[in-house]
Amino acid sequence: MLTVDQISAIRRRLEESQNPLFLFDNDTDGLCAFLLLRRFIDRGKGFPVKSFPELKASYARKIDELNPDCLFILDKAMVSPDFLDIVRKKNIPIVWIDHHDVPVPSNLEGVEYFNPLRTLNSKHQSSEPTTYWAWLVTKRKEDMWIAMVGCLADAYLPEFSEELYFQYPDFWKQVKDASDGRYKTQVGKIGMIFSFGLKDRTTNVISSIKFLCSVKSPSDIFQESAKNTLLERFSFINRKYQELISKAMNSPIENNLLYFQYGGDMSMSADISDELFHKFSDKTIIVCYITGSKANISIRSKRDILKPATEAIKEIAGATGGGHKNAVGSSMPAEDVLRFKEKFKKLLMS
Ligand SMILES: [Mn+2]
Repeated sequence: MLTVDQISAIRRRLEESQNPLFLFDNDTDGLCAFLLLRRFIDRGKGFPVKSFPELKASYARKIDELNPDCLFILDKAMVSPDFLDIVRKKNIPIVWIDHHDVPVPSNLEGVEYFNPLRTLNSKHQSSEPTTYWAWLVTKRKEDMWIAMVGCLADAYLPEFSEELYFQYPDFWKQVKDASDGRYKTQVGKIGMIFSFGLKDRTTNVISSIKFLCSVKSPSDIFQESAKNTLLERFSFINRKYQELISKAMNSPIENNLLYFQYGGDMSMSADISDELFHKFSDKTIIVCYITGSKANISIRSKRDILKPATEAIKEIAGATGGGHKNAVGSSMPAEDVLRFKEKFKKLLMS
């Protein structure tokens, strides 16, 4: 848990800043955390970070370009030390909020680092999504649906589910867990629309972000307009996505492990593995996207997969990744995927 004092400290930074810059992880949790903070103060610019796993030093361009008076890093587990150095040299305060299960980054001088898994009181360690903490910082009732979208995307059902139902009975209902919320409600569908919206050309992503900064309610998301191009993008990607899901459903399952591999022009491994895990919740899911000589892998399971995955990643040269107890992402050379899979399987079984 983040403490009440930590949440107030983040809020103070936000309120004090006249020109904040938000760099957020390129997924629904990252996007929603940004939207909540941005909508709370109605100023500042935000961009998804496309480099993985690390926020690369090339993002220093944004600092030069925009001259922010505060930098917020959201939902990124790793940040390039060079990047932090550049920001520090300009005396820009850095607020870094994350919930990945990683060691505390070294050299946090000049950085306020918030991670519910890395609080001093080890009894209260938890891993609620970045969106959840942004929600506690801001708590704008009219943004509760955005908070729900971000939390569901990272498999967390927050305590305001019932309240949200009273606010938007057409878009939300009482659900038994985050997975049902995500795949059986309209608010959950918005998460998919956001996720697919982020998989677009930069100019389109930026105009969608602008639209989302001013959107009034969940119904606006389902209303096609000149400003809202998200629906069009959604139906375009969803066609490919549904095809992949039906293929993936027929994947072989061995030792409780479902493995699905695909190619094409777009990585959707996180989305595919989440949905497969929803359908086969007692299985460990490995989804692998191959493009040229590289592979992106997403793993989901009820079991603790972070340890075996991290171990297996360590043994493959050029592999990176990490994540959470039940959700791990990695990228590695394509030629090593099968070796990784075997190592991971062995470690998981042992
Ligand atoms: Mn997250």
